[in-house]
Formats: sequence, structure tokens, C-alpha cells
Amino acid sequence: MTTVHLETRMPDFDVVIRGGTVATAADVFDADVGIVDGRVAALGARLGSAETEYDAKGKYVLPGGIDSHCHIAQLSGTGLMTADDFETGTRSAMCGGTTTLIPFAAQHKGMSLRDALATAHADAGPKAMIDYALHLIVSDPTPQVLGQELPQIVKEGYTSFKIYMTYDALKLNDREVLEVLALGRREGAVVMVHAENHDVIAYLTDELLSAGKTAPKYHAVAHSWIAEREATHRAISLAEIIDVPILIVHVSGGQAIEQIRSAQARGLKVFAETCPQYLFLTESDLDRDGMEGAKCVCSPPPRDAANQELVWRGLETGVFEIFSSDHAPYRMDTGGKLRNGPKAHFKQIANGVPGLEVRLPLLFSEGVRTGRISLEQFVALTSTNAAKLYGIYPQKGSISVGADADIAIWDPDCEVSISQSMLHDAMDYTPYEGRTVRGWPVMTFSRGDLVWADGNVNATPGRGRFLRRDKSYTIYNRA
Ligand code: DUC
Ligand code: ZN
Ligand code: ZN
Repeated sequence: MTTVHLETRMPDFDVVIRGGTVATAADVFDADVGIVDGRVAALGARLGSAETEYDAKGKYVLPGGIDSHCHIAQLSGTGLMTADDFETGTRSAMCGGTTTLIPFAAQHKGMSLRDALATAHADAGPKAMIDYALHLIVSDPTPQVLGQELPQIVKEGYTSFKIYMTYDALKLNDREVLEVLALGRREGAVVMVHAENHDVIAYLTDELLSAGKTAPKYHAVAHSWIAEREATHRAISLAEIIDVPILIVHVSGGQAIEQIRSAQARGLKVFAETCPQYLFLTESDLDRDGMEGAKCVCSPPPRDAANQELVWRGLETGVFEIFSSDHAPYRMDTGGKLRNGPKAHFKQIANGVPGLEVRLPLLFSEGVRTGRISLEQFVALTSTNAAKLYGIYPQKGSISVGADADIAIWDPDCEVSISQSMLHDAMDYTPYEGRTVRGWPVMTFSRGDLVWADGNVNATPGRGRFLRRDKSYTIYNRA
């Protein structure tokens, strides 16, 4: 008797995304993407078989977004909890094509950094649906914090922290800023600076309130662009004295951009970030009827249309490295923006706007589709640059062999009218209600798992992993 051995061939890949147009920060090309064990295993034409295949013809296959500035399960300086925790925050992010978040573990005065980290991890561990890292917020830079806690914590993979030049409960004085910057230099950490002049804002606020000017629109007057320009200049000067790179976060307008551009032209490593609210909202949105303007109160505030244009120019010309959401979700209820009642004056309104899920579609629609930025720039600004700057590259931020298969498949023609009812965060409003965009991620993969597809979420809380980070690839040119 003859025995015939029927060879059962194993598929080459777990997943193949077939026939799409792949973009990285460097190139755009047509290729299949093969995934094995959650990582990109091959890029090429006509890749072999897979257990599961997805057709991406006519679609863009992009690295998942990295939102490197968002506030999740975080107490504000005034003790208000964000509406989103790590479950709703990560869910919303992945439905908008984002696959990694870097929110903050916030130290409040008198608190240790370890306690701040423990608080953030307690929420993130059981709830996150996609991967995340954590920055610190340093608001109490005592000798113990700067001498012992922070250096050790940077070594443990928290390689960036944010400091504030304003907000009563968070602000550092110039001496403290210098000491924190010096630590950043010693330990090789990225220092993110919220640059607004506190005393100017406090003075203007008092003047406005005593003149009875209490409506939300006066927030934009109190948080003057001059206060932002001055603090941006000062932050850059302090960093120059210490000779350390810095990142100016959430830049809102032309005068601050000029400070950054001129420092960059002098060869300083000054990096900058902007956010959707400075491209898609203006100060007139704070003047909506009644308390509607409170929905757009954030700091720095959106400026006028001319400044909006200058922020666009900054994105186009490379002044900005990072486009993040600064998602700071406070609902329009008595537990959020209206905590101080329906007639609260502007200083009593929690600062922040939501934007996790719409960050990428807004920029894709108004930046890429209009030709203002290239697809490569879009990928760089929303993913790759953050991965490099914050030390998670090349695991995150690219579609390359060996990288985590964190991928969003975009339908560039999908037309969406943004409304809160279609979003997946825990908010009760979006400032972009009724705005139409073209282009939306129809599928999102996190480490090869399809977590968002055609309107359905398919991920369990707790599947997200904490990312221990290296030093900044951008700043230290790690090979
Ligand atoms: N400004 C910040 O600095 N953080 C959160 C929200 C805001 O408006
Ligand atoms: Zn800030
Ligand atoms: Zn912020």
C-alpha cells in the first residue's frame, strides 16, 4: 500500500492587509502589509497567505496616531476630574485612528511623584484598550523630588514631564523652571512647557472681572497672546541658559510661533506642538450664545482667523513637530464646566476642550485633502515625530518590519458630519458639532488586533500595555 502525505501548509502571516497605499513619514507606496505575532513582518507586493486578510484597495494604510498630549483620568489643578478615564479615552482614540496615548500622571502640591504614578496606573492598567505611556506633571519641585524621585523615575521609563508657567496650583517660578530644566539636561528627559505669563493673566482677569466682564469670551482677553509670547520667549531663554532642548506645548498663534521660529533659526533645539483648537476654532467661538462659549474655553485660547492661518503655516513649514489633541474633557454639567453654576464667570470655567477622536480626521480633511500638508507630513506630525521625540520609536510610529502593527486604514472619501452622538468618549459635547470632514479611519489595528472596524469597537479594557520609554530619539540621535 502506498501512503500519500498531504502536506498542510501553514499560512505565512496571521494577518495581511492587502492592496492599500501605505504611508510613512518618509514615503508613500503601494504594498501589502503582513503581520505576525502583532508585529509588521513584511511589506511587499503579493504577500503570501494569511489566516485573516483585509482588503485595503483604494484606502490609505497609515501608522496609528500617537496622541502625546491628552488628559485622561486626571485631576485638574482645581480638583476637577476629567470625564474620560482610560476606558473611554482609549476607546475614543482608537475609533479615530489613534493607537497610542501619552497622558499625564499629575503631581499636585505636597504629593510625591510616586503617588501620582500610582494613581494613573491604577486607572490605566485595568481599563486601557490601546497602549499608553505616561508623562509626569511636576508642580512641586522640592529638593527630594528633583534630587531623588525624578531622576530615578526617568530611568524607569518616564522620560518626559510637563511644567506650567501659569495656573495657581501648578505654576513654577523662573528659579524653579531653571532647576527643573537642569534636571532635564542631567537625566536626558524631555521638558514640555506650558508657556503663559501668570501675573499678566491674573492682572487682566482682575481688571475684567471688576469691570463686570465675566462672559466666556473674556477668557481669550485675559489669556492674551502677549502673555503667551512673553512666556514663550522666557521659556526659550531659560532653556538656553541651561543649554537643554525644550518643547513648547499647545502653541496658539503667530507671535509665539515667531519666538520659536527665531530660536530654531539660531540653532536651538526648541520643539513645538499645536492642536486642533488652534486650527479649527477661533476666539469668536468663545462668544457663542449664553454659556455655549464655555465649550471652547481652553488655555491658551483659540485666537483670530489671522493667527489660525499662521498656525497652519507653522505646520506646513516645519516649525511644529507635534500635532496632539490636548484632550481635556469636562462635560457641560455641574460636575464639569458648570461646576460653579450656569452663570459662572470665565475664570471659574474649567479649561479644556475634547479632541481625541477628531484630531486625525480634522487634520486629514483640512490639511491633506486640501493639499496644505502631504500625507508624509500628516504621518510625521500625528505619529512618527511623537514616537521619536518621546522615546517609543521604532516600536511605535511607523509601518516598518519589526514595528508593532499599530495601523489605521483610512477611507479618504468617507464623508462624516461630526456630532457628539457618533463619538466614543464620555463627553456630552464636541466643539466641532456639525462640521463635515472627508476621510475617516474605517479600521484600526492595535498590535495586529482589529479593535475598530466599520463602526464597531472590538477590544476589552485592560488589553492596552504600558510603554516604558527610552530617551528621546530626536534629541539624542539614538541609532
Ligand atoms: N490647558 C491646559 O494647559 N491643560 C488642559 C486644558 C487646557 O486648556
Ligand atoms: Zn498646558
Ligand atoms: Zn494640556
